[in-house]
Amino acid sequence: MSTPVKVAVTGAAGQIGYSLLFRIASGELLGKDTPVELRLLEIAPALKTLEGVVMELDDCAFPTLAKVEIGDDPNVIFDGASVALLVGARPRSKGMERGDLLEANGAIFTAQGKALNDHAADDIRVTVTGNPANTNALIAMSNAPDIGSERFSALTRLDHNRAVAQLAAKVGAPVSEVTHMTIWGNHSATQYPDLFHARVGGRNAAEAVGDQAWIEDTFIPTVAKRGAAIIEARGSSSAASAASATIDHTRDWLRGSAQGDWVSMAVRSDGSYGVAEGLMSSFPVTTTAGGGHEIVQGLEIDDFSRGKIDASVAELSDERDAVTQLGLI
Ligand code: NAX
Repeated sequence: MSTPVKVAVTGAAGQIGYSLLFRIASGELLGKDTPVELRLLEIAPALKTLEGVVMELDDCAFPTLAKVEIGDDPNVIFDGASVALLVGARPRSKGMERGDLLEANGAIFTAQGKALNDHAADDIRVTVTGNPANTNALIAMSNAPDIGSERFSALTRLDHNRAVAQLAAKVGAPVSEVTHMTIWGNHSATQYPDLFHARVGGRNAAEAVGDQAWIEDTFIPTVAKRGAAIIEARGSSSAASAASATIDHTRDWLRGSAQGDWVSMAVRSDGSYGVAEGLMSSFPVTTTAGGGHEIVQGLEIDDFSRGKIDASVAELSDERDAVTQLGLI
């Protein structure tokens, strides 16, 4: 077998980590022939829990898992990493204002951006799952000036997968028949899941649904508020589905998206579709094996979609202004 690929995961003792680590270790991220070294970052109080998770990883005897390192110093854990999955973040606690949340996460993502800049491998790819994911990715990217901005992304694949599942259920098709789904904008309640460019069984999805009211009043809010519905039902936030989406996102980025289709990823805007340059916004994106990505060009955006995209991008712009004022970027 070849030299192990170093995959760093932050927040490794958390809910998402508990599902994510086992899937990476079993070869679902990089393939069954690529050995993996897991490098797991946690805050000091969570290291004991993390030791227990590592015991379970050992007990799985995964042939692809070459080594596990754990610690609370990003400068050590990110050393030589080719993939960094930034899952750990500060959750919003009671009474916390949005500015406080951005500031608390800013402290985490400035330090982690700098540590990636100084210690990651040259081929590093960074996926941010921890919320507010888009702006956390913007902060990490801005604090890593020596790493190309095309190497940073934030997760909207969970929203994408949720949109695929809702559409498939509505028209009675298997999820495998849904293609060209797009989430635009922010991973938040303002996100815009777009059925006007999606296809089901090769047919335009909006036409197949044939019900604008369902799209506006049911589909979009169901996808955008799915996280809250999971919390309501399960008593805690999405974890296995978020881990699965983190794998899908990063696997497709590293190995290439399906021929003739695209995926949703939040990447640095180059000004496409009127999204202000520099914002980390979700787009339809194609990826090529080896880790390149391109924003799909030339889609026609009608007035309805324009309004939805602009509203989500306005929120991203406000978040960027807030973290600029806090001196985080
Ligand atoms: P948990 O609270 O279970 O786990 C988070 C872990 O991060 C904790 O173990 C904590 O000790 C650790 N952590 C905190 N600060 C850290 C730091 N500076 N360095 C390293 N580790 C640190 O949350 P979990 O359910 O696993 O969710 C993790 C993040 O994903 C949250 O921010 C959550 O909001 C976000 N999500 C993002 C989604 C997306 O689609 N982008 C969906 C699912 C999820 O809500």
